[in-house]
Amino acid sequence: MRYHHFEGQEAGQIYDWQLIKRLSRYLSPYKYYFISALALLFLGSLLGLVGPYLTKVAIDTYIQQQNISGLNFIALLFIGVILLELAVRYGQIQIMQYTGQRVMQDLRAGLFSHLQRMTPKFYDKQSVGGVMSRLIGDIEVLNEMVTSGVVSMLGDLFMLLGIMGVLLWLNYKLALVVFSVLPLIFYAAQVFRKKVRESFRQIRARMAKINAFLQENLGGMTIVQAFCRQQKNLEQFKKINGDYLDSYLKTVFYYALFFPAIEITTALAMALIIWYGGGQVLQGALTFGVLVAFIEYTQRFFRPINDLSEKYNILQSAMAAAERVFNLLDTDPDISSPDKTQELEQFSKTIEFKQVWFAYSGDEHVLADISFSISKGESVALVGLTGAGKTSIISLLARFYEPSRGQIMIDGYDVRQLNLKQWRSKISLVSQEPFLFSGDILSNIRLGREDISPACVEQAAREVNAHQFISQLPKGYYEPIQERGANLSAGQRQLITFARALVFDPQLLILDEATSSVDSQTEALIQDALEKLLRGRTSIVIAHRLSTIQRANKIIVLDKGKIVEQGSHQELLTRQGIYYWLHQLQFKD
Ligand code: DCP
Ligand code: MG
Repeated sequence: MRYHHFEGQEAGQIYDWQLIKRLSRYLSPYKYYFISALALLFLGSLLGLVGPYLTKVAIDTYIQQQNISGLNFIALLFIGVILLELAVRYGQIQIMQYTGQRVMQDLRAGLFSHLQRMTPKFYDKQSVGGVMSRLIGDIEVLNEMVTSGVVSMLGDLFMLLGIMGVLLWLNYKLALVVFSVLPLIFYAAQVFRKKVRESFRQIRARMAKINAFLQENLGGMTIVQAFCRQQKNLEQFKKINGDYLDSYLKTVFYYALFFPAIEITTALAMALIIWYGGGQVLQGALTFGVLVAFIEYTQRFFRPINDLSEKYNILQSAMAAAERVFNLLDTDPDISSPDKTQELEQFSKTIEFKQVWFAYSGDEHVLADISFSISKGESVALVGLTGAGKTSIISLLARFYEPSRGQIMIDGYDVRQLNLKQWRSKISLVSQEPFLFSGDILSNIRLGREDISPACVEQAAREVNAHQFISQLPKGYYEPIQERGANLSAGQRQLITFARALVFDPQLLILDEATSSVDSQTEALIQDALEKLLRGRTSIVIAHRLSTIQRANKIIVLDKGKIVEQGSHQELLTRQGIYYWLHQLQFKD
């Protein structure tokens, strides 16, 4: 993706800050929750500061004065403060979790809706696994940050400042002695920060790779097994799995180094307190209570630092995740409705391709100078060898891609001017690879349009000869369909997609005939279904079985992205060109 733009950027913090600012925009609907959680967080930290001070008071005042009732009071107060702190932290965690979860829900929904706007061009380049790992994995990491990481970092920071203040107030000399070890810590933290950030970025990128690999190979397991590719695949997987392990171990290495370093620094600070502070106590310059309080505060002082670096882990991976999520959100769909759209209620006259050129990438044109027209009610067939550019033509017409040159006119308007949603709703597309969703047959035919009644669905299924096999299924139209329709045959899947196209009663039917071969009985059913589907409808049909299209008003023959012949079945036969040759091939017996 594009995050290499930011790699090696000096202003890492500024960049993080921008990410945080952008993330916090998602907080705004829940700002009152968030603010109260923050308030509770600070209150909790504040309460955490009270304990050691009470110890000091207990030692210096009540134990010195042998005041038992005072001591009892302090002990009760101590317990009270701890209980209050518990209650406050409970509330804070509850509210923070709630807020975080809501934000993540919004972000996930935003991302999904964005993904639904992305064009096929985007999915040509992106692996599904990679996108999935963003939707699930990255957002989960962000979730961790919102709920625990960043927020407790604020608490930790507050705690640090609070302790520093209290120490200075108790005894500034001893406080400065303790602070003398801080540069060491800051240096260690700085190095740690940089290293860990790098390796976290790597970890996430490699995890996405694993996801993409799994997605593809689990999906294609049948092929993998049929071609005995297991061993080869396993080796490939071991490689990327190993890469992932390597980058993970790298972070572990830095952690293993950093935490002991903090421990040692804490011990050093303790030694300094006991040595210097103890001397002061002996000289009578310091009370014993203050010394104890110092020791306790210092322990609490380094605990947040420890904590901070641990949270830093989360923050780091969250920043890497945020980077990737926002990069995705910032990738604009390359095709969308123009701001001012031309409304087209009814397709009523013609579709016209005017000298259309098209390349999927760069300037490798798969379509060159394509011009033809279709009038309303006509049926046009596209014929040509595999790879000739047939599917590409209809992808342009449905505006999945944009031509690189030329125009596609609908009733005299450039298709780019039209309201995209409105235009697509006029089209029913039967694609070359029948795609079924998990769910039942009914929902696969009407695709969530509840206004289409089951009776209508059944009628459409009867029309295209799908009713017969559907009614023989144990649950009929409510028979569950597995992912991608795995529990149906190729021919059955195709018939269902026909019924789907028909039930929407489209103004334009686009049919990319599946190349999968089916038995001759199903073949006959499909042929018959096709004829009914096309009758009296404006349609573009890509046919591999030439028998399908003999009745088409116009047949367009494509070769290597160019139109080489155009005309009716009879005209083309008499020309004795490519069509004639294709025809001879198919009907030679
Ligand atoms: N192509 C591409 N990227 C895509 C789809 C296709 O680069 N996402 C290339 C492959 C072919 C050319 O474009 O060289 C034309 O592809 P079509 O899918 O348009 O070809 P057909 O539909 O004519 O072939 P088939 O009969 O096999 O479906
Ligand atoms: Mg095709």
